[in-house]
Amino acid sequence: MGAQPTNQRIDIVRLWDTLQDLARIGATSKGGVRRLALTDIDRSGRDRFRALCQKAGLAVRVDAIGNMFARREGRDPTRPPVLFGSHLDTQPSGGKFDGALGVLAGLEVMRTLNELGIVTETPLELVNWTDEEGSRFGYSLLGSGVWAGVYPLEQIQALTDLEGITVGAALEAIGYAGKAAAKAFPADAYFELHIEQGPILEAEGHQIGIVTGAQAQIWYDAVALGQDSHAGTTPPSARRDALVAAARVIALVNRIMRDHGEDGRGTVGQLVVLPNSRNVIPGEVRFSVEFRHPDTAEVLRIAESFPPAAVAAAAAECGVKLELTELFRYAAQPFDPACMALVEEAAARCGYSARKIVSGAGHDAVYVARHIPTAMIFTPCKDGLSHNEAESIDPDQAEAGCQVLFEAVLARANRVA
Ligand code: HGY
Ligand code: MN
Ligand code: MN
Repeated sequence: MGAQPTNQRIDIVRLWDTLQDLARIGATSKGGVRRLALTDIDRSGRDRFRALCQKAGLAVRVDAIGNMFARREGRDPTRPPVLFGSHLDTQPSGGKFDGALGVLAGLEVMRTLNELGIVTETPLELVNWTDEEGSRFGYSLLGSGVWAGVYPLEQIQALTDLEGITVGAALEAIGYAGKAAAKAFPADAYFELHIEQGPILEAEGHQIGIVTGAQAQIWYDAVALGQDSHAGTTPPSARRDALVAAARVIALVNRIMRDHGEDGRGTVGQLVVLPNSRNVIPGEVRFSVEFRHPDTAEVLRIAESFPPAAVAAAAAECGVKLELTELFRYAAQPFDPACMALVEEAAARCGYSARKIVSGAGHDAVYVARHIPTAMIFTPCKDGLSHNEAESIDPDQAEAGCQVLFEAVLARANRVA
């Protein structure tokens, strides 16, 4: 028999106000949010979050990579905490809810417990993971990756953005290079609420996604090296055009994706042309490449075949060298059945329609799941749109997600050890 139904309700008006309040930090003219990791705007969002946590009586600590943990004591301090949270950093032209929903719904869980005078058996810790997006420094799930021991702290601190600023310097500049060790500590479970960022739940009319896991990914940096030369005087036979070579590789990425049907994912999202002058044949082009697939074996097959094919595409006719650096890869990550069951039971108790779903996006939960039992809760988002300033959800969707998070966390934190 699952946990008893609770008639305790989170306060959606308070949650919605807090979401809108945070969205004003980094608000863009098109209704989105730009809170790039470790920028001054990210600092403002972090400061706001810390103040709200402290106002709710939570003890906030920061680790060496800037991950923030807001702790609420339980009845038994010897038991490991139940963790829940997500990320406050956003894409350069991101939305109000990617990441922020999971962090602020977690805060609402804490506030509701305070209001109801509930003390859970285990301690609880609400988490804001550093730089989940990877837009600025190239590694997504950066903070949770260091915490989980996937990336060495020193390697990550030395990463640079396009202006040459390191992660370490940026962390210091915003005052979030914390004292706590950036490594996994004993915890009972981790729950993450997130928007689906895809069309399935909305199309099928479901209020909750019980996330069974996340798909495999591989990310590369690519540099095409040719030769700057005059656009007017350099004949075709003498050109070493890095942009034409990059275009061939981009077409190859698209071909590989489409060869995998509707499960295929291949993207070049970032591209820098040098010297980026209209009458100079570009001698250098730097760009990102990523592939994803629900089946790890497919990503491994791409990891074998893509690099040589890309080098050949760049060399053919273009006489351009291609340097490809693999940044990271991870296999498809399943989530914990017992924690997933708590999500499923919570949705059923609340009367929300739910279905199981695989995450197309990566989430901090993917790396956290390597250390502790982990589950995710999805809510639909309008048209499945995300990583777009028009990203939106309705208050009732936020309420459903937050209520399920509340119930699942409570059930886990109060279970008999
Ligand atoms: O790229 C991702 O999957 C995540 O949204 N950062
Ligand atoms: Mn996210
Ligand atoms: Mn995202």
